[in-house]
Amino acid sequence: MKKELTRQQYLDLYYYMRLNRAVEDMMVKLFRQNKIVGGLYSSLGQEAISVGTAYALEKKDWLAPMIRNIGALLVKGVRPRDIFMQHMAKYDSPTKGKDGTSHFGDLDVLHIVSPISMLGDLIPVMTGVAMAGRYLGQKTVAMTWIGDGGSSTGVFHEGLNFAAAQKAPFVLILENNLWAYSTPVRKQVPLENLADRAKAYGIDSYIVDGNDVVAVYSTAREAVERARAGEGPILIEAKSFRRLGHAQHDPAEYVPKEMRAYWEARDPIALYEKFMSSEKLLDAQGKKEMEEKIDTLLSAERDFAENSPMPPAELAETGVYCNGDDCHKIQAKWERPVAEVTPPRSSVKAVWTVPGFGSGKGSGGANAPIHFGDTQPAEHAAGNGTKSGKDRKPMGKTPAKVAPKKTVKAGTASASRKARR
Ligand SMILES: Cc1ncc(C[n+]2csc(CCOP(=O)(O)OP(=O)(O)O)c2C)c(N)n1
Ligand SMILES: [Mg+2]
Repeated sequence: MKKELTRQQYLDLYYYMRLNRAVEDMMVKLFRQNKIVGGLYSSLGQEAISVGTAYALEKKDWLAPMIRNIGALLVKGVRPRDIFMQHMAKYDSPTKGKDGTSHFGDLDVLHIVSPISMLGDLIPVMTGVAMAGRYLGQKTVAMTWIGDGGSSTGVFHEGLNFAAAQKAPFVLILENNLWAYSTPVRKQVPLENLADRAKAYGIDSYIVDGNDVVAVYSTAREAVERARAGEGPILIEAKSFRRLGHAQHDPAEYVPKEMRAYWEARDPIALYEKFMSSEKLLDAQGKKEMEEKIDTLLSAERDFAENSPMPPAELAETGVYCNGDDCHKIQAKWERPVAEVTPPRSSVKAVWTVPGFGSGKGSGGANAPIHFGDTQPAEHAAGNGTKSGKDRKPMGKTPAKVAPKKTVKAGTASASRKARR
């Protein structure tokens, strides 16, 4: 760990990691008292990832959590009572007891998109959120998380390619905790570093020790600022370990003892406490005060949650399939002054000119028309088999043999029809 943040930032990182763990510890107790409705997941040992990455975002930025990102919700400003009540299906919870776990969002104030259970589906969704922010000139960044297992879904690849092609201001955190349910990462993907998945999409990636909160924060901060500056999406692989089973029902007996022992000795909070005390950022008194602050906060939040009623039975049918005003008032939230949403106030430059469209020959040597001016001419492509990569002309720079017949300009109906062909 390197010393490079302000004292307050170091203390914040510590506070949120401790809060993250304490909230989850309390929910384990509630689960054992049968007060949690549904499953309970744990981020034990991965707190530095949720906290360090979310702490790199600005207030206006957007995030969408997965099951092990309660720490990110806390950093973004969600109250522990909402997390408790959501897991307890209470009427005062953000979803009024209709949904569980972290399945809630806050589009108005905190800029949180609700999780989607289908692993990977948040990637294209958050790419869209990132693109919308850019279109509106808001200079916002969108972030979401995915596991080692989730990084093998089709939509992970479709989504990341889409983000890359769109140069979306989007940061994806790949939490490699070595397990997906009972499947070890090595049995489901033949890569040493999952960050290498970024290469396929021509985007940058980082690898970071997911148990070192300062390293996680510094890496995420750099990625967020690069994405905000228009450099496109960035993938961060954070290496860590899932210390408990997939959820409370899973004793994870399939995890080798030595593996568990190795990671238990690298607990992110214990490592950080060591760093904080060696850098004189936290003494025993400071630690005690923080513990008391968290204890007091969480017992009040738990009491609030326990005292909240279950949803009234007569509301069970409403809001399941929304049918408008009988369910809730539907009001468009995208009403904005026309000037605000109309280019040129948008930060995106629409570069839709397509030189060489529909002219020349395909690189395969047949007569199929090429679609864009940067495809290699057929003669050149034929010799490629014997040329080294060095002698070959770069694809993007080879001029089209036939001059473009027409330049398609953006903005007209016929232009968009042609561009789509
Ligand atoms: C597309 C899809 N397939 C399967 C599942 C069921 N499922 C939920 S979590 C999970 C394991 C995920 O492992 P990983 O992505 O490594 O995340 P971790 O649980 O380790 O945080 C699976 C298979 C799902 N939710 N979505
Ligand atoms: Mg995993």
